[in-house]
Amino acid sequence: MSSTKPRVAVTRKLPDAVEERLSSLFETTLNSDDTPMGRDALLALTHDHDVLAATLGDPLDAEFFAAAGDRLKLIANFGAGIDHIDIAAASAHGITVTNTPSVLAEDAADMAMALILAVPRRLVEGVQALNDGSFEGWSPTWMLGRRVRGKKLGIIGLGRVGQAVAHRARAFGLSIHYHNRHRINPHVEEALEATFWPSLDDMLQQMDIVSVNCPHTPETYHLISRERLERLPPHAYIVNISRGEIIDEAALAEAISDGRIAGAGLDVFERDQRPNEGLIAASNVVLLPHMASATVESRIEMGARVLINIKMFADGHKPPDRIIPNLNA
Ligand code: 8YV
Repeated sequence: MSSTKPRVAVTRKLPDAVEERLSSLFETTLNSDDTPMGRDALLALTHDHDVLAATLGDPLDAEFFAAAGDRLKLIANFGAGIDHIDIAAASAHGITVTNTPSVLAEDAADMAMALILAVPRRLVEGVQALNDGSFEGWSPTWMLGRRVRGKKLGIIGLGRVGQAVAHRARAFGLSIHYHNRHRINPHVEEALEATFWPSLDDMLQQMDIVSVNCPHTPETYHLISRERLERLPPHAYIVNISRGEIIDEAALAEAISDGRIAGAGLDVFERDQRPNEGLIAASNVVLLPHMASATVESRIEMGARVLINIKMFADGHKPPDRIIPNLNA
């Protein structure tokens, strides 16, 4: 990168405080009206910018990197998920990629916990009944949900967010079970009194609530497949704040409509803006529009990580949140 200030293009509107700080440190091009950019607009930026501060809506695939201008050296992603970026292709073109892990984990875990409570306790159905006037007064047998305390929570992916979910869930009396690519540090496992399940299939069969907290990668695409959904007991609930692609959404909608599982709480979908119609229609499904990290605090701290990563890179150091390409992939 040149010794003058790096030129940074920000692909979406970020919080004012973040944009001000970026603009004071770098030659920054902002997207003030927040219009999502198509491939051509993104590519145009790569010819006169060193850094792209991108977000999850920007498809940065192999084709993009093949056509990108030589000046582009860093993708400083605003967000933890990097499934929209072809890391191997970026690396092959000498482009470093960073993300913003950790800073959003606690807020994301709050949202997972909110869904873990909202679905079995029928929170949204209750609100709906008041709003549409169908509530006729208290009754001993009306709107009964299921108790959360004492149930088994199976966390798929016990990383930063998964562990933050586990801490919250323990306070609500849930026991912690998990499936992960690798068994986690025994001290952490012990502190959470977490049971490791090497087989996801075996774990699913025994759980009351399942929380999806792993990243979306080629290996986790439809990890919760039709067959795996069938392993869940009929009283089970499933919650996903990670990425829609991890669950076979059409199969989930069928399982819900056939009463083969008890309900779902989803913050993410296979098509980001439009959940499966069957899920929208189901009363025992709570759907949120990808809000898990949507707090002022998270978004400002995500911006701070973007800034630190750019600054470190521009100063010739390894940025702290760089993604190491998987050379075996
Ligand atoms: C979510 C996100 O909160 O940072 C990302 O990539 O999508 C966040 O907005 C995240 O999915 C939480 O796991």
